[in-house]
Amino acid sequence: MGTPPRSAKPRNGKAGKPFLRPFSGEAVAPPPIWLMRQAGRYLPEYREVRAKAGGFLDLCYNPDLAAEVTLQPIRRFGFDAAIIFSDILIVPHALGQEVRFIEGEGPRLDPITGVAGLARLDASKTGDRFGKVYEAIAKTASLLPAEAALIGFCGAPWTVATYMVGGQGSTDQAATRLWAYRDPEGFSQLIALLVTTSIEYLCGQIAAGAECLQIFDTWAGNLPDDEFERWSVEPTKAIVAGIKKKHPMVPIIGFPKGAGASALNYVAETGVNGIGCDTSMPPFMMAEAFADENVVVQGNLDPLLLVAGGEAMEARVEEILELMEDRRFIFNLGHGIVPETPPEHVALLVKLVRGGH
Ligand code: 1CP
Repeated sequence: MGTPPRSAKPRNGKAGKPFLRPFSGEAVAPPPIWLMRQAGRYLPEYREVRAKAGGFLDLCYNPDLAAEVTLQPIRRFGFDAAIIFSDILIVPHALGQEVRFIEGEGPRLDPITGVAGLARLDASKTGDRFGKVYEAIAKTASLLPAEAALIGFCGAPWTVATYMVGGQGSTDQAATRLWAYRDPEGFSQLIALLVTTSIEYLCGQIAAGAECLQIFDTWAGNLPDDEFERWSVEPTKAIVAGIKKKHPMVPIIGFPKGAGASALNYVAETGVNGIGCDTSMPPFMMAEAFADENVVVQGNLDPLLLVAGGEAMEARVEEILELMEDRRFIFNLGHGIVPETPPEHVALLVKLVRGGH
């Protein structure tokens, strides 16, 4: 089934996990590959475990089952990294906000629409729920093939806040942007709470066995200039600094989706070690824009091209590989895998990236 795992044999004459080597300054050829949302509904073996677990949150808080679904795409495709199976909304849930996942509709939260709502959150009780994620990480780390790395993650404060305030996903995050415009001081209290909680959470993930972190700022793109600076860049910078104080060597990838040209500022100011590029960035720009920065570039195949497959996908993969040759690069999608993705297209993608046809 699929592509066999990459061998643990050193490549380019050097040892170490291929996924981590670009962060030590190396252009690894062929580039390491993993895919955002690589564990999920497009895999029949995931759907089976998911049905057994009960609700989505039950799966997230079950260390054995969460480790199992984290490992499934590694077994099937031999990716260079696993990302712990969890969700960005574990943070509001651990803070005491009500979070439900409704089948076919996505998450629903009890909205917090102003400063008064912050009283419903309690940062002293996050340990129980975070502890389950740490257990899942430790379990995964103990079972992961030696050549694969383990990625921990959280949502960036802005993106997590959009769900906490809006109560669900939305295309424009209007409720959250309005609170931030009308009462920036009040809103900054929520962001500050998310910064400190995220630092604690990510440090806990490292202690449990995460070797790299990704910060998902899925809704960064709807913030204009100054707001992008204040609500995406500044909090991310604070999280990166907080983690680096304790764990200076653990690489951190930022994914400010939709940031466009502002991604350059984001890299320069936050101090992230890797920058996730979304689908809107043309590959030539991905190759040029960060050439002078000390940063690993990650991206950016369109998840829908992975659904379509065929020559269009192959041509784009070739283009990305050519433009990123000799660069510190990690192959990924521009956003998460969608449930309609045929698993055999994923196997073909891994083969293409590793030089097979
Ligand atoms: O029933 C199911 O299986 C629900 C589908 C699902 C899955 C598989 C959800 C609900 N979350 C997840 C897992 C998940 N979420 C991972 C696991 C690790 C992996 O990548 O394999 C990760 C990293 C996330 C991160 C996440 N959750 C983000 C940031 C990344 C992104 O895709 O933009 C966001 C915005 C969420 C919120 C969320 N959780 C789930 C859904 C459907 C959503 C989006 C809701 C919306 O905006 O409407």
